[in-house]
Amino acid sequence: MTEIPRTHPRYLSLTMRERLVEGVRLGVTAMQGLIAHGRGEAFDYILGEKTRDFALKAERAAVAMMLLAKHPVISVNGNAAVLVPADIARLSKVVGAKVEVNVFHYSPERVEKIKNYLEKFGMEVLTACDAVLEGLESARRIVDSRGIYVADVVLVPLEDGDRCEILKKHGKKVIAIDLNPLSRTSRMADITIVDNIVRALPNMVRMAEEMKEWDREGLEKIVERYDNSEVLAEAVREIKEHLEKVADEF
Ligand code: PTJ
Repeated sequence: MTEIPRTHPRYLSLTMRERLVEGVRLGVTAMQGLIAHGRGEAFDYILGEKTRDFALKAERAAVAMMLLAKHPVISVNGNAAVLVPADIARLSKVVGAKVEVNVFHYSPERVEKIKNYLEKFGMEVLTACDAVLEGLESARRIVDSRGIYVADVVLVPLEDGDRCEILKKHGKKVIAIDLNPLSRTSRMADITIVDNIVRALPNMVRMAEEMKEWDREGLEKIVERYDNSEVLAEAVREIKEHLEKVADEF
């Protein structure tokens, strides 16, 4: 890995890239994951690379939904695995969610590599690939009968729109993490967190640690009051306002 000096103004962004490149070298991250990350970076740039209020609102609702769920599952792909492995382990523990590897660019060897990588961070990982989500053509249809197949709530970071749609058709609530508020996934999900996964997951762990003590009524109120269309509209407006501010400064 290239050593990035801590003083570099884009230290965080560059270390994320290095982690993904290392992920590709290890066979954990798909090459296409680098392209997807570039798209995410561009959206993060125009969001000012910070967690905005609309994202905090979505993160709080997501945590409430996961704490209320009977079978919450965190679906992990090759990007999420290398960017936030320790936070995935923490979140799964606090909200009592299972962790399942589910990838678009599928091979049994790759799934095994992601599983082995995640297990080093102290979590149990489902990869049975013994059930199928009917109605989906891509490899993402192959799931674990103890995980996504029976889940009522699925957290899907960096998702593609098709699977989000199918998960919903199978009666599941979907929480997406996607820096692009315009994507099909963002529009399809029940809760869309428009934030970088490296900020969203630690925020969610912090919230979950506090909210796990709450009674169900308090959690239900948060989920009931949450409006995803409003949050997406806020995200687009904030991008516009942020860009206008930048334009005024030129
Ligand atoms: O590991 P696999 O085989 O499952 O493949 C994973 C990728 C990411 C390649 C696959 O799911 C894919 O092609 O995704 P898309 O359709 O490119 O969508 C990825 C979305 O994630 C895009 O809308 C990006 O803006 C967003 N994104 C990228 N990096 C981040 C992100 N969102 C949050 N945090 C990020 N760090």
